Amino acid sequence: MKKVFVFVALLLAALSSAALFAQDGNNVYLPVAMHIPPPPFSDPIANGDFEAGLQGWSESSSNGNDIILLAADYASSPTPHSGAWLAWLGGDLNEVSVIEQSFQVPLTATRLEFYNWLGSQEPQCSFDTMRVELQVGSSSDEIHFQELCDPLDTHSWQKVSIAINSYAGEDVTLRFIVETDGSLNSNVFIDDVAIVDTAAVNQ
Ligand SMILES: [Ca+2]
Ligand SMILES: [Ca+2]
Repeated sequence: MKKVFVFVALLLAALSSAALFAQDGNNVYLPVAMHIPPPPFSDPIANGDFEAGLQGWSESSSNGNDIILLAADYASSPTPHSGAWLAWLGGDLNEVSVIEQSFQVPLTATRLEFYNWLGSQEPQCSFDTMRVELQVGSSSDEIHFQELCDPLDTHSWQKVSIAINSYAGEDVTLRFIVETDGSLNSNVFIDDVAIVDTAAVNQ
């Protein structure tokens, strides 16, 4: 009697175990895989709105001008897109203005976004230019090119959005460069630089 009881108990255990792992017709689910959500996306750019001044950025000007600045200190600056600070590249003759910062592009990053305001005295395009570069290791890719001339003046803040998903996971240096020639001034104001992911783009 004891042996029969043990046999029945084992049989019941086997049946319940089979039921646990085969609950949907012929499909067998093993309790192995766990869905672990990715960490929430975090913009790697420090001080993209420039409200902390130079923090996170380095700047250089061939004429020794300030680039990241408090707009209220300059009568001819537009109101920043956000807050009180912006970056003002160009604004002088024979000028090379550069701002840059280094970071790792998140795995789910899709686009670089920023706002710019273009203002130029050049009637002809191609003399003064803006370039945006991403440097990876020792090579730099030009990811955006903008001629600066009166016909292309924006007269307001315009959003620029550039695909950068091919740089996901890379350590990069982001660089904005404005070069002007010896006559007829050109200006590029930049504010609210950000790296965004798919969720932000779809909002
Ligand atoms: Ca700002
Ligand atoms: Ca010029």
